Amino acid sequence: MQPNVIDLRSDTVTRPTPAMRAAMASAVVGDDVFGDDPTVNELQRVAAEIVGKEAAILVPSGTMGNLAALLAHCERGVEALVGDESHIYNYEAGGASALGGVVYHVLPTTASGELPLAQVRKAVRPAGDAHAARAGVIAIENTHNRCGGVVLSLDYMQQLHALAVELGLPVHLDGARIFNAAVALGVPVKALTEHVTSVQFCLSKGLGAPVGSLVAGSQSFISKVHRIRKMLGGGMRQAGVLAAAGLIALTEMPARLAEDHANARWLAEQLAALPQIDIDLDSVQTNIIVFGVRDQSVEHFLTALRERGVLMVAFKDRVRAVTHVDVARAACEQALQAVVQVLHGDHEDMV
Ligand code: TLP
Repeated sequence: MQPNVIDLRSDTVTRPTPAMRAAMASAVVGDDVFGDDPTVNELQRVAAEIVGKEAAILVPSGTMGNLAALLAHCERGVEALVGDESHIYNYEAGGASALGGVVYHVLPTTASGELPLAQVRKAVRPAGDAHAARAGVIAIENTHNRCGGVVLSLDYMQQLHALAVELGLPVHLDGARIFNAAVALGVPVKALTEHVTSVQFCLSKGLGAPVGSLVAGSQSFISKVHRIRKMLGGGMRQAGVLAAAGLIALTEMPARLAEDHANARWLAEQLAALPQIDIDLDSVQTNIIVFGVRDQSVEHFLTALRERGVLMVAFKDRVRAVTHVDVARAACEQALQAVVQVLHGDHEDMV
């Protein structure tokens, strides 16, 4: 890829910072399958503390984290209540169903990323009915990717928590971008994760680490996840090399996420001023911008943008742009200029 490309496809494209690379080079490591890697152990300790849970475990990806958590919550034939717009349901290859016999019970997702409480209540079938699959977990997502990076409110998290307690069900949070949610709400991450039983969050998105996610929960839950991680092939050996970058991601990077949110807001407002762009500014709450393009196909728009060195992705027949640590305000300004040129048809001159 050209070095000066402005890559807004996802915050997964971030490269490790110089501090991360230095920490990786000098990381003290051991064999993590034996539990011997001090840097992994430290990362897991710090992660559990930040999210206010007894224990945490490093896994290679957010997808594996969600999968291991669902398998730990649900036996075969047991239902996971998931949103129709959730990442788990749309982008994780049906893993919990394919590999663990978990039944996805799909509920509608509101534009604000919520599973309506009345629908959750209705989805739980009467205990003792031999015809019905039993519910095993309620899965939510914060921030909500397919809803455009929107943040679930504290109020909603509290209400869902109360309902889950009443129904006797655990709540799993796909918190791939939970730090973005906490920054947007101006609360510590713990204030959100205290309302869920388990959480998966990613180091490799806005926090900028190259690889890794953590699953956190009670000690006994994490022991189950540990065994399932091994079964899934996710036990890594000298993973301290990755954990060293992860520790910097966890401790130093959350503070700068507000900058990504401000850049996304700025770019979204500029886009909203263009008559060819269809955007709901209320949905731009964190680092994700989703918009429609009038008068030309998304495919044509993205190809023309790419010719100008700006990358975005197609997203539900719209376009998604995600801000992150490797895209400063100046790069957002250049991206906007490229969009304006493409909308005016100037791209024909480009080679
Ligand atoms: N999301 C990716 C793509 O898979 C869509 C992206 O570019 O946004 N939960 C949520 C909410 C996510 O957004 C993602 C990745 C994951 C889980 C999976 O994480 P990884 O990629 O580490 O498996």
